[in-house]
Amino acid sequence: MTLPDLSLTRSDELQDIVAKVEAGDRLGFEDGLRLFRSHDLLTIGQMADLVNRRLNGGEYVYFNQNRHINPTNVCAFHCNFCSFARFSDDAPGAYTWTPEEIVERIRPDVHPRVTEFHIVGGLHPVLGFEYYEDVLRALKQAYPRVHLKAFTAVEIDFFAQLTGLDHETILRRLIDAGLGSMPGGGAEIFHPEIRRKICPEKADAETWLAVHDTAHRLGLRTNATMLYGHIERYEHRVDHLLRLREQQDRSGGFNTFIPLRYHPENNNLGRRLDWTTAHDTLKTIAISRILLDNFPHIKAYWIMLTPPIAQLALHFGADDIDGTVVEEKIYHDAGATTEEQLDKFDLLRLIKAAGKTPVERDTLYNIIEIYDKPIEHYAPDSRKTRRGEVKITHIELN
Ligand code: V47
Repeated sequence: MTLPDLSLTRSDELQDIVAKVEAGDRLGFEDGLRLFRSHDLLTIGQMADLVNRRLNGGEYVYFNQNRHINPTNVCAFHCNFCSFARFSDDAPGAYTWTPEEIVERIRPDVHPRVTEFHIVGGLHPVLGFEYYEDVLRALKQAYPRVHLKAFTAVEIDFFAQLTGLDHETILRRLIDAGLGSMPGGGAEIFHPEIRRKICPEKADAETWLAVHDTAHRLGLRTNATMLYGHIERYEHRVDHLLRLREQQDRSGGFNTFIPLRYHPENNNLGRRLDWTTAHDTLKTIAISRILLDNFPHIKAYWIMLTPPIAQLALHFGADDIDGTVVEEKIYHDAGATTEEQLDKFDLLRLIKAAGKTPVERDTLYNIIEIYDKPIEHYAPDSRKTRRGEVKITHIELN
């Protein structure tokens, strides 16, 4: 029997790519494809960690205290991966909240440290653009301090189609109503071969990128996403990431990239045999960090990845873990088994146990607080759970 090679260096299949990353050279399409095809997760993770340390110092991990709001699940489009949409107002489970209902629904959750509402939802076929403006206006009036990160590029394009106005006019009207920035959803997979199959009615790649281009020109910061782990191949992921990198070179307004792990329940697309795994997720996070050398931040969205994998991702290039969230429908309708809410202490524990320093931020990455004392310092005396208020016992360790 031959003994395995037990030296610290693994296979040298990626050595030329390692050399490029160390030198700060940009990787191309073939490099990206080789990284996705490789199983050498630790080498890929080390490269991602290097890029993260170069861009962000590697010590801080960002989170915020946010609240998600999905104003309606009634939608004119039929995306095959979506489990959230209902196609008419009287379909089982369909809902549309009025602006006033939204303001009251979230009131118990809006404590002084909540700095962001993340607002995305269905493309309601009859309500009209004014409904969406009114939602922003009502929230801004009731909670003037809270930043409104609202509406994906797909929603902006839908409003343009509804009204006959161009993207710039739509964005200007939303800014007037209180819009502060845009989330990254709706990007899915840009390549037409896949986009046609998973979301045929949605704005195409060029339109999605053009909306972000316009937003950046108007001074808005935006995010970008990629929905992975369904019917796309590695080529499509690399193509997606490189299109985002080119757009960022042109307009420079992206803050954060968020890989979104596909959830397969209750939709038309269902589950493929080789549905995504933890290994694939960590590799995708890491390769995103390496290829998107002009994006300031990579987010390991704990709702999508589960908290344990999001925590590991902090050593694979991610420097953001999203926030408290509070109410989440899109992924839970699709079978997500995570909680809908983590409180601040949960997030601090996850980040600190990974050896990093938690930093509470606002949407635009202004620092609110750096949590650099030992974790005991931040432990609450009690916490809210599904079973009500529970006291926390503080044990003295010696
Ligand atoms: O675009 C829909 C995704 C996205 C499924 O900008 C699904 O900080 C998995 O934009 N399985 C919307 N994903 C969410 C979004 C987002 C989320 C978190 C942070 C930010 C940010 C943005 O949800 C959609 C779509 O890609 N989605 N259905 C599903 N079955």
